[in-house]
Amino acid sequence: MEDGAGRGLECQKTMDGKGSNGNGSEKAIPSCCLKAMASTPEAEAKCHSTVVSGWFSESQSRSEKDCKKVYFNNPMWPGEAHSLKVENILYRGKSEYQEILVFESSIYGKVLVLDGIIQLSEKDECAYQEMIAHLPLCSISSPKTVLVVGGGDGGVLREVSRHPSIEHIDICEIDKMVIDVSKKFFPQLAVGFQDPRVHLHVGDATEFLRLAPEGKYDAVIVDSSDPVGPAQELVEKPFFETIARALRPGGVLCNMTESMWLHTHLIQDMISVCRQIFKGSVNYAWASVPTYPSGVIGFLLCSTAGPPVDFKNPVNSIEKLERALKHKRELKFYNSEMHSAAFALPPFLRREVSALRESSTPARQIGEK
Ligand code: SPD
Repeated sequence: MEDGAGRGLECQKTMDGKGSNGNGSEKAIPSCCLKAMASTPEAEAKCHSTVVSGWFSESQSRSEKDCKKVYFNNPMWPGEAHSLKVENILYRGKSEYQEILVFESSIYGKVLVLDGIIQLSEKDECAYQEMIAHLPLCSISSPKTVLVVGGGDGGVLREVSRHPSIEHIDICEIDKMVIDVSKKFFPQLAVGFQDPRVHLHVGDATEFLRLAPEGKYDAVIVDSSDPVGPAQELVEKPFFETIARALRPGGVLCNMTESMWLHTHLIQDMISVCRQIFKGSVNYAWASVPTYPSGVIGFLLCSTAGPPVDFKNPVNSIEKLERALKHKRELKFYNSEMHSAAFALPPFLRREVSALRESSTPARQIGEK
């Protein structure tokens, strides 16, 4: 321990390139630091603004106001930076909506980044896609009609299509370039688009839902990016109202709901809004996804009034769906135990999110209205 701490202090350096040992006296800069200093952020920014000294860092975005390069923190997770070592940048482009980056990381395989924020890595995408798809679909009997909002990489489609009862899958993704990039660099996710039950709609999901026939869907899955940029509207009340309208009675919504460590206010707001709209039940679940900020991601699971849905005890268990298990890609993260465990909430979250606290009395199901 002491060794490590000592090395850390040795590595402190001043802006003029001289080292300081912490008590003001100058000393030689260790070679590891010299190597890192050899490339300036500005030089590396020519390669990509989020990659500095060979590391992608999610906190860094670049603005070029008045020709000055300014690095600033992402507003979704101020004061922290999650970094991955970059082996190779494979693609960078700019669509009508966002900046798209694909790089090969040294530990997590290929990584897809939109507007400087990690969307998935090959190593841990299974946790997110399997949970966001099977938490809702295993909670209702024989789902037939499903809508995926966002999800342009195709990973959620891949998981939805494991369900043999499903007859029709709509996907509404705003950014065609995300689909094209995924088909090129992430074929193991984009394979989801090949299922003949899938119907792709490139466009604005709020508009798509507004025009959707009432009660059309058994399940809606919102696989959005974070609510900064094109996904801002997807955490607001009118959006949830259109989803509830498009669901049949007793239909279910599963919505990506950020990190319990970082976004308790957002979680609180989303739960409060959803409790006004979804008259069945509203529940919070979570899973570990190491490449997302703070290493976890949450899911809001809601049902409309109608046949009750017991989210914690899946009625349509995956273990009974032979086709889901015999799929050419084995499940890596999801099973019925993981499903039920995902609804166990730590006391701090219940204390901070009053909507969860209110519902934690034994007389009511956790999170249920
Ligand atoms: N903070 C990142 C949240 C990303 C959620 N969407 C991921 C898309 C994977 N299909």
